[in-house]
Formats: sequence, C-alpha cells, structure tokens
Amino acid sequence: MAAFAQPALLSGWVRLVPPVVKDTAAYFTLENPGNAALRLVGAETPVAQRVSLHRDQREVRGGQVVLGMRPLPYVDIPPRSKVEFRPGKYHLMLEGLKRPLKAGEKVELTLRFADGTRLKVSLPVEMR
Ligand SMILES: [Cu+2]
Repeated sequence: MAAFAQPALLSGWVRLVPPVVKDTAAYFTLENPGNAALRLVGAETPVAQRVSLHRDQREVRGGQVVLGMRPLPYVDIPPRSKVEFRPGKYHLMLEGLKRPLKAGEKVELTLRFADGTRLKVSLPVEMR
C-alpha cells in the first residue's frame, strides 16, 4: 500500500481565445483519492507568464448582475473527493500568454500542492 495517494486530473481543457487576448482559463476535474486533504496552491505553464487560481463570482451592482472573478490563495480538495474547475466556479487563469494558442494543441501545466506534490498535466486547447 502506498504511503500516500497522488492527486489525479480526470479531464480538462484550456479555452481558445482570439490572438489579441493575452489571458485564458484552464478547467479540469481534480481528484484526491487519498485520506488527507490536498491544497492546490498554484501552477506553472511554459505558455504564460503567470498562473493564478480564480473563482468566478456573480454580484449584483446597481440592479445589474455583474460577472467577475477573484483570485484565491489556494483551493482545497477534501479526502476521497473531486473538485471541479469549470465555468461559474474555479479556474486557473493563464495570464500573459507568450504566444497565441491554437485549437487542438496541448498545453502543459504543472500543478503545485502545499505538501510539495507536483502534478504535470497536458490539456487540449478547445473552443467552447
Ligand atoms: Cu480568472
């Protein structure tokens, strides 16, 4: 039996944006098969300057629903459960794209957890 279980990325994608747009978002489902909580604290990718954890947020301002997002210091994945990064909830913000991404290409991301675990994944760029 393993001393600890590794987090697993079940499926995911990166949003295709027009070439003039310098930020995009990555979405995925992250599973924690272990008995201890996992804390996702950040990520890196060769295609962007920075990667931040964001949560989508809707608020009512002056009677109007405004869609926004705000940065999070971390996202916890409870033991034996999954957390969905999807539109309307969490995403990874890829900020300052170094080049335009193409539909169908794979983007490498390294997810960093508070306990030092790193998870390297590769997500397809999709138009959705
Ligand atoms: Cu964002």
